[in-house]
Amino acid sequence: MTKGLSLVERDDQGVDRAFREDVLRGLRQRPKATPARWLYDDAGSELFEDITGLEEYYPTRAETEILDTRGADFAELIGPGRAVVEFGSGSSVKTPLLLSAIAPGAYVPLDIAGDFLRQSAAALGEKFPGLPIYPVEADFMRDTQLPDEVMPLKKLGFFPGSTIGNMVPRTAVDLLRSMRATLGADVGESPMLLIGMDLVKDRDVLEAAYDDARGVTAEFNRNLARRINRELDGTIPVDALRHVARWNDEFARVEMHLQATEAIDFIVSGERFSMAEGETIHTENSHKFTRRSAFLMLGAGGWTPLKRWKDSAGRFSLILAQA
Ligand code: AVI
Repeated sequence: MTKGLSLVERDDQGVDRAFREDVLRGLRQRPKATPARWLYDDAGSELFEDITGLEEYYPTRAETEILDTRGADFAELIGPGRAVVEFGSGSSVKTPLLLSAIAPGAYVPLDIAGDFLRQSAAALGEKFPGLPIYPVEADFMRDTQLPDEVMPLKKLGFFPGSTIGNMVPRTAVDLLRSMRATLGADVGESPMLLIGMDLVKDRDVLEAAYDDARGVTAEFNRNLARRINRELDGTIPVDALRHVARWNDEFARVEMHLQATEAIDFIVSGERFSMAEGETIHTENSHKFTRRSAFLMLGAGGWTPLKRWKDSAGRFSLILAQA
């Protein structure tokens, strides 16, 4: 059973207004930088799915191991009947592991990539035929009105994959607060949140995870330039942009950049831009956490950690918190 609800604002040409504004603002600033969430159009979402199967990219396997082996803990601590609200659900591949463990009352996948969202919601509906599913096409960075049908149920937010790490701390805290609001904490409910947070580790392991030998992550990064060209009348010479992934120890994050291999000029939405040879567009941060930094961030966002699990190799953590 699925039901759609569209909340993304588009202009007369059908382009997401926020995408245009973020890209133009990001290209005007120095150093150039664009928010990581725009990497995920349909092509970007598919490339990201490919990344999750790469040898070098450990987070998905590590988190899946936790979800696979800790079902009894989830059932005990979370209990049955909650509406599971998944923020940025993508292809929802890890979701069945959680849903089978806790016997939820409904599932609400929330994602900005509408077609992908509906396809994966339909696939999940086949696996859980009796479960009411209400896909919501929305920017999960904003407070979101959940479908009326799930309002009477207690809520569990599900935010796997360490996507929280793709935000700078200030934005991450805003998001955690917004999740509280979306899940009803401000109207007296006591929602829970199950969130994946990747851990600080050896630089080589981290840099390899974001610069794989097959070049899939490089294509994922360059797809942003292709998307800009397609959706914002851009003329970016994509072949003159090199993928760079590097660990920034000061900020505890892996950074992805698109670096100009030569001096280039291009137009986006009628506005002219240039890049010197070696100049970069900073396209993504992937922050890594320690136990302390994870708990500090959750606390700042209004969530109290209840329990933390790690995979057997100690690379990744999943944390259950309460508002
Ligand atoms: C979605 N997010 C958690 C991924 C990450 O690991 O930061 C995105 C990604 N970027 C490159 N590889 C994976």
